[in-house]
Amino acid sequence: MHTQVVIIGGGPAGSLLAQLLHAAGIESVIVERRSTEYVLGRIRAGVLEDASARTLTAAGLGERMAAEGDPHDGVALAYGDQRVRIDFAELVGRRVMIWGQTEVQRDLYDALGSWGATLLDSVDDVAIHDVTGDRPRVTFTRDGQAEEITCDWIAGCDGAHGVSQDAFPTDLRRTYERSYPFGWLGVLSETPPVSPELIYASHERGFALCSMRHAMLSRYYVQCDRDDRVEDWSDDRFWSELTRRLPADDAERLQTGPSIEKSITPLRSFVAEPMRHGRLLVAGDAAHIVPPTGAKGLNLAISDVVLLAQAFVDHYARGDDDGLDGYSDRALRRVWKAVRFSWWLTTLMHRFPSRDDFDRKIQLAELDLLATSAPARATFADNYTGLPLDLGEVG
Ligand code: FAS
Ligand code: PHB
Repeated sequence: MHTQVVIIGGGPAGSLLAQLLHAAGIESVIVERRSTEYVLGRIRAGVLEDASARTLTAAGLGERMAAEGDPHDGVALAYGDQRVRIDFAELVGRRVMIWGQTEVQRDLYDALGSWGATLLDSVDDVAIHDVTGDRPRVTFTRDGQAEEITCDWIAGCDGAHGVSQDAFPTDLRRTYERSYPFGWLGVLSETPPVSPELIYASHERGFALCSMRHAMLSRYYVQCDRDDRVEDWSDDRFWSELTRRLPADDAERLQTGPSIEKSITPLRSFVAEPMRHGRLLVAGDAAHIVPPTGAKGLNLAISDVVLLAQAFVDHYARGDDDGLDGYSDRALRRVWKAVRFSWWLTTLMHRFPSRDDFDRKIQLAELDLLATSAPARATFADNYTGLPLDLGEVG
């Protein structure tokens, strides 16, 4: 088989790239390790930046989001019984969209199915070959059969545990990493959200986050030890801990119920540079990981793909390779700003086991600065709603 672009990974990055390339008349094939059912069952991010929501709408994926998504004009930062509202609309004139990654993935797979995308799922042994030549190849096995696809380009969209990074020579690849000494225990419950907007809570006992998917589906997180296992956390223990970390009036209002999903996510910051090697270009978690505190992971995947899709369109439509040649530097400039914001908010809101009373006073002073300084809140709002990206039209 031959195609123009082989996309490794059918998550948000890979499936959005296939959608944007198709809109521009560029052929692609997605090879995905997991089954389609597994991919559609993942529960991950919940917040779309302004630009991400506009990208999905421009790509024809906005109908359900417009009807069922929930636009938010702000978030609250809580510490003790204090709350600081960051008013996005007033401060930067942008908002965010509450629309779960699970729904984004469903919309993407429905779109791919509508035009007959070639999505090869449940593949094994994916391997990348000849990326420094002009005819790279991807090999894999499917239903026990060895297969090969030759192509012009390979897009590595295979997430944090994929194979794309293995194709970068060790003398070319530079990695940057920060692991955090805690994780997030996340719970989904069929209960009304405690607040109409998200609450990020900083407490001596640890961080907590109140989010939602819709009016009868809440998403909550508490900071837990890095080595905790889901079985260490009964529903009762979770609700008790969440209640203790929220301001009294929110704790009073909290409606608890049985968890319908419970999982622990380790937190780390990771960036691998560059994001291109020959005819292999990587996007999304395949190139960078951020702690979910800043709600950036999914949004960075989308912004990488917008840049990469435009670069492929310029290449095929006009023979202009400036986008491909500049992709890595341009994507990384935005990635590092999101990595910084995610690191900063994680450092501000979490309890670090090794930190002392001085550190806690610094956290409280920073929260008080946000409470008393509109420019400080504006900088928060600018980063949280997504630093502007020239979307342009792909195609
Ligand atoms: P993904 O990991 O989503 O997709 C990569 C795809 O490649 C997967 O389908 C995988 O099966 C496939 N793949 C892997 N190896 C392969 C191989 N060798 N061959 C073929 N296919 C292969 N972000 C937020 O903003 N907020 C959150 O709350 C949040 N929570 C998260 C919780 C968890 C448990 C995880 C893991 C991530 C979370 N994220 C969150 C980040 C997440 O949303 C990612 O940023 C987003 O999924 C990135 O999308 P992709 O780059 O497409 O990577
Ligand atoms: C979520 O709703 O899952 C969510 C929201 C905001 C975050 C992380 C996760 O920062």
